[in-house]
Amino acid sequence: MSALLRPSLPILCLVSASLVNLNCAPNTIQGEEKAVLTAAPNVPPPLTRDYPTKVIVELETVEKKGRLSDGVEYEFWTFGGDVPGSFIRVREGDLVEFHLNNHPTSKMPHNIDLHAVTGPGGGAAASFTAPGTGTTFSFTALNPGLFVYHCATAPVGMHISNGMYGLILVEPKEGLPAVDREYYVMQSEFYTRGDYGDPGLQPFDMGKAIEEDADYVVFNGAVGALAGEHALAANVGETVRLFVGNGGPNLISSFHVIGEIFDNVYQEGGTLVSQHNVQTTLVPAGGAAIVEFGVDVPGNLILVDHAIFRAFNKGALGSLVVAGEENEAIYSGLQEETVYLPEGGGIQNVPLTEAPDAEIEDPMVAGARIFTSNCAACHQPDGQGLRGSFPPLAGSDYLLDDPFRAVNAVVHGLSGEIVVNGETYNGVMPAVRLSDAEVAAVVTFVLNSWGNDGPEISPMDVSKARSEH
Ligand code: HEC
Ligand SMILES: [Cu+2]
Repeated sequence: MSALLRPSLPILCLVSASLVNLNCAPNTIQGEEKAVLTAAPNVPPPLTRDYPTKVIVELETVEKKGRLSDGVEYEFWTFGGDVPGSFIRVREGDLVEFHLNNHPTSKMPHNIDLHAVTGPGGGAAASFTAPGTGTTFSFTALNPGLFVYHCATAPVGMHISNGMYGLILVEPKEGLPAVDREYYVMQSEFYTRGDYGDPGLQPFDMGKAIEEDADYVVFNGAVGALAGEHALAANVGETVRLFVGNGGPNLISSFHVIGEIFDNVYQEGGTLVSQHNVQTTLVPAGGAAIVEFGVDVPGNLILVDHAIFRAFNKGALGSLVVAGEENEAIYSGLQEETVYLPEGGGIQNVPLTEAPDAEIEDPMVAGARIFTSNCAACHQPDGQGLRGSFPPLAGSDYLLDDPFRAVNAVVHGLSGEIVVNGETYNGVMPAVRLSDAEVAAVVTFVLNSWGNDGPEISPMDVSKARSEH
C-alpha cells in the first residue's frame, strides 16, 4: 500500500492529540476482545465499534477424517476443524494477536499465511507450529478488504489441497453497508487417488494436483455442502451479501448464481464496488470477491463455477433457497425442481504415466537434483530435518542401520512411530512418485551425503522393493 493510504498510526495520533482531539480517538487502540469465529456458511456479526481494538484470535489446526461426497471420505487438514477454515472478522486498524495451536493428534506441523498481514510470509514466518504446541504473532490490520488465509508449510500445495484455507474480513473503518443476510462461501478443489465418486477413504494424489487435474471442485469443502438442508436461505425482498473465497490450490472460479444478477461486486475482495449488474465474477486462486444482490422472487438460486463441467460433474453446485410471495411481474412460469441437479462422475480417466527414467547420469549428481526438488522442503537442504516434525537424514541411525528403509520410505511412504537418533517421530511421509532410476539415485545421494557412508542402490533394488510390498 502507498503511504497515502496508510491509516494514521497511534504514534501520529498522540502527536496530534493535543491539537485535534476528535481526530485522534478513532485511531487509538482501545481495550481488547476475543474474535468470534464461525464455520461456513456462517459469518461473524458485523462490527459496531468505531475505534480499533486489540483482537485476540485463537485458531487450532486439526487433522480429521470427514465426508467429501456421499460414500467418499477424505483426511482433511483444517483450521478450526472445518473446511474452509473459521471465518475471522476484524476492523481496519485493529491490532490482531494471533494464537495458532496445532492439535496434539496432528501428524503434521502447520503454520498460517494471512493475506491481510503486512509482514514476512503473512505470518507464516512466525507461526510454524509442531503438533501439540502453539505459536503467537501480532499484526496491525492496515488494509481493509476480504482476504484468504492458508497454511504455508512444506509441501505447501499439499497442505492447501487438504483443506487448509479460509477467509479473514478486515472491515473498513466506516463498516460495510447493512444487508439482511451474509454468507461465507469458499471454493476449492480436491485431488484423489480414485476418480470422482469412487467410494471409500480417498488419499491425496500429488500427481493429479501437479497436473491440475481435479477430481472434485466444491463449495465449502464437500459435494453438497450447500444443498438440501444445508442450502443457504433468504426471503423475498431481502438483500444478500456473499463473501466468496477461492482456496484453489489451482483453479480460478467463474463464480455465478443461476437466476440472479449481482447488483454490486467488490472485485477481488477490495473495498470498492468495482461493478454493478454482473453475471459472473472471477475469483482467483488465493483470492476473494464480495457480491451483493437483492432477491425478488421465490425459488432456488444455484451457485456454480460456470466452468460448467466443474458444477455438474465435479461438485461445484450450491443452493440459495428464497422463500416468499411470487411476483409475476418479475418472473412467471414453471419452477422446475429437476433442473440443475448434479450429474455425477463420468469424467475421463487419464491414466497416470510413470515419469520417464532419467538419462544415465552420475547417480550422485542426479540424486542431488532429485533431492532438492522432492525431499528438501521437509528434510531440509542440509539433510538435518526439522526437530519434532521431519527426521534428519544426515547421520540418521534409523537409515544407516538398514539402507533399504530409505528405498521403502520413498516408494511406499512411511507412517507410524519411528525413532531416529533417540528422538521419536510419528509423522506421515507421502510416497514420492519417481521412477526406479530416480529413487535409486536419490537414495544413493542420501546414503552418501552429509557424512553418511552407505551403499549404492541400483534401479533393480528399487524394483524389487516395489514388488515386495
Ligand atoms: C512431506 C514431507 C516429506 C517429504 C517430501 C519427504 N519426507 Fe521423508 N519423512 C518425512 C516424515 C514426516 C518422516 C517420518 C515418518 C514417520 O514418523 O513415520 C520421514 C522419514 C524419512 C526417512 C526415515 C527416517 C530417517 O530420518 O532416516 C527417510 C530415509 C526419508 N524420509 C527419506 C526421504 C527422501 C529420500 C525423500 C525424497 C525423495 C523424502 N524423504 C521426502 C517427511 C517427508
Ligand atoms: Cu498445514
